Amino acid sequence: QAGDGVPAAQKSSWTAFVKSIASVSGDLSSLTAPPFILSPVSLTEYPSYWCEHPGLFAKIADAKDDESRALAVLNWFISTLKGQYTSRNESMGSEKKPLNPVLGELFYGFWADKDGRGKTSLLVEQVSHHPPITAYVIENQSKGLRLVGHNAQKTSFSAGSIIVKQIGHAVLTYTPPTGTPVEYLLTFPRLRIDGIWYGSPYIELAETSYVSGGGFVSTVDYKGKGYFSGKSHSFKATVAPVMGTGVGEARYTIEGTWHTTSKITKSSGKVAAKGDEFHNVESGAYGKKEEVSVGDVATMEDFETRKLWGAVAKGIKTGDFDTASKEKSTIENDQRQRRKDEQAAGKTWPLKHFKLVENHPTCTSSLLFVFFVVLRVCFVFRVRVNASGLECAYTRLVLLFISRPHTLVPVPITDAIFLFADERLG
Ligand code: CLR
Repeated sequence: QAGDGVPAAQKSSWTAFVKSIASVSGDLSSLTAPPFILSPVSLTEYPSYWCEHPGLFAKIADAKDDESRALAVLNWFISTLKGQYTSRNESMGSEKKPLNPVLGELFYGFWADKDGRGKTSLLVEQVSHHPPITAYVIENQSKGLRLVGHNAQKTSFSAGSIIVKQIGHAVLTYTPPTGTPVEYLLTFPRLRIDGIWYGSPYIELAETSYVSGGGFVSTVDYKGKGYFSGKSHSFKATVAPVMGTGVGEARYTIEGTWHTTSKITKSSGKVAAKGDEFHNVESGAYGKKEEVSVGDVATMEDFETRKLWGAVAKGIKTGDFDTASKEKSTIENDQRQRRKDEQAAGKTWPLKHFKLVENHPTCTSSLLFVFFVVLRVCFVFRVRVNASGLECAYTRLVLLFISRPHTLVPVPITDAIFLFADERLG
């Protein structure tokens, strides 16, 4: 029944919140929500979901050829979805509203070396507050793997659900011991947050996301439970070469539900190996999720997430919402003052690890658009394009166009950004 998940005393404030979602479209982050739906975790911590299976991430470096590497990247990507999109339901009973990071908020962490997989480091910075944009770097230096990405969201309300369009993308770079680096472009699925009526929100994924690079493109289609059939959290992925023999033809098809298991079918050649397990959240490397390790709060700087939000988080966790909201106001007032002072001084907040760069000057973008269309046509109609560098251009162009809605992209300032993080974490 409607409102079942809402504590009796918060029913009216939940209704007010839902109404405000319906009217204020775009950015939900600054809306005031009733206490029961608040999470004590800041959005700057979410990029750690990308590496809760550090072994699967490291394995990308072990692939022998482009084809198996494309599968390894897809495998790691799929393995992150359960954590990204269902873990709050598991740990807190429903999807929750994360703390809205302040400008310049920082989150550092790592996953220790184990079984020769190498150490993986995480660095996150909130690079914009209005709209909220979170940028991150995840790196396993010993394996030559580096993921750089940024996230923003555009929300709307439709048929009782919140629709979240993810803006941003991530680029995974694999640098082999010898030879040239390979780049994989990752895009993110669309979210539908259901269960709003009942006060127990949960996420379903929709539409399509891509992993493109190393000569292959993986297309992941997401489907939820239909009215009459289908399972929730279903997906179907295909892996196809972007040039050469069989361009655009799926070599592999993977089907299943991302929060449980999936199977892979090989479609190239005469022999089809059917029914092999692709991923299984219960077994082997998938079964053991490893949360990120962070340093001691006592040694943190003021703007590091767990220190900054410490008192707010404690209030939310212990049910002391008065303290939580008082502490939250203190942080917000401090932010407002900083912005005022900066404006008066004609300065802006200096980001620590990223700089914002213009993504696509209009003139080049329209030229490149033509090029992109030509390549896309080649791909769809399976025309062989074999020129070197074309595929790289293809990936870059996809990137250019999917990231169109925002013009500013955060890029890491230096290659030595982990020195600071490592210093903090010892
Ligand atoms: C952030 C980037 C991660 C994946 C991810 C998972 C959950 C998303 C979150 C992103 C963005 C913020 C989000 C959240 C679920 C709910 C929350 C959309 C995309 C909104 C702001 C809160 C809505 C309030 C309801 C719970 C009522 O890789």
